[in-house]
Amino acid sequence: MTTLLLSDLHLPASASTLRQDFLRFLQGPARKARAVYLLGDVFEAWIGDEDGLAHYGDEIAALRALSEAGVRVFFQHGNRDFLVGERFAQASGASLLADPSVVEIEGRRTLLTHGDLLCTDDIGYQRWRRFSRNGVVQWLFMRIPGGLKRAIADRLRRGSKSAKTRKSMAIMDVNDTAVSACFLRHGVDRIIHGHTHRPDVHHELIDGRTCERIVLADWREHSREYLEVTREGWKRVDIAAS
Ligand code: LP5
Ligand code: MN
Repeated sequence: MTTLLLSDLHLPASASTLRQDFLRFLQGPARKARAVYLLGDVFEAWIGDEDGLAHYGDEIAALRALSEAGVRVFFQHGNRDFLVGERFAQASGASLLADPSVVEIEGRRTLLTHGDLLCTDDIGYQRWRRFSRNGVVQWLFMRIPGGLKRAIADRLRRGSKSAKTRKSMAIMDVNDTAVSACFLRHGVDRIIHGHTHRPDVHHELIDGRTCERIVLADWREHSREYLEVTREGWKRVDIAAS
C-alpha cells in the first residue's frame, strides 16, 4: 500500500490548470492509496468555510468521493488556509489533523507539519501567526461581510508577496535548532513538511540516530508533485509528467 502526501498547491478560487490537475490526482493516483495527507496551503486563501464551499465545490466533491471509496483523507492547516473548519471536513470527508502531528506512515512514526512553525527566524511572520490564530481575532473576522473578508485576504496576500522580497532566503527557511528540537521532543526520526517551497531531503545525526527531513514541493508552472511513501521507501511523483 502507499500513502500520498502533498502541500502548497495554492489553488486559486478562479479556473486554473492547477485545479484540473488536483482533480486528476484525486480521481487517479489517490484512488489506489491507503491515505492522502494534505499538509496545508492547498488553497491560495481560505477566508471561511461558507466562501470556500461555494468556490471549491468540485474539489470538495472529489475529496468526498475519494473518502467514500475508502481512502483516508487528512487535512492540516497551512498559513493561507488555516480557517478551514469543520464544515469543510464534513463536506469533504477529510479529517482535520493538528499541526504538528505524529502519525504512523507505512509502518514508521513520522511527524507531519505544514512547516511554518519551524521558521522561527521569521519574527514578523511568527507575530502575524500568533495574531491570526487567536480565537477572538478569528471570531471577529468571521463576522465581517464576505466582500471585506476577501479584500483583507487579497491585501494580506499582496503584502506577503512584497514582504518576501525584503526577507533573506535564510530567514524564510526553517531554523536548524527548531528542527533538532522537534525531532527530540517528539521522538521521531522522520519529519515531512512543506511551506518553504524548497523540495529536498535533509539528514542529520541526533542522539546517534540519523534523522530525515523531507520537504515537499509546491505546485508551480511545470510541476505538480506529490510524495509517495511505501514500506520500502519514498519517491516524488510529478503528475504533470504522467
Ligand atoms: O504565504 P506566503 O508564501 O506568501 O508567505 C508566508 C507568510 N505570509 C503569510 C500571509 C498569507 O500569505 C496571507 C494569507 C491570507 C489568508 C486568508 C485571510 C485570513 C485572515 C484572517 C485573519 C484572522 O502567511 C510570510 C512569510 C513566508 O510565508 C515565508 O515563511 O514570510 O509572512 C509574512 O509575509 C507576514 C509579514 O511578515 C507580517 C504581516 C503583518 C500583517 C499585519 C496586517 C494586519 C491586518 C489585520 C487584518 C485582519
Ligand atoms: Mn505555507
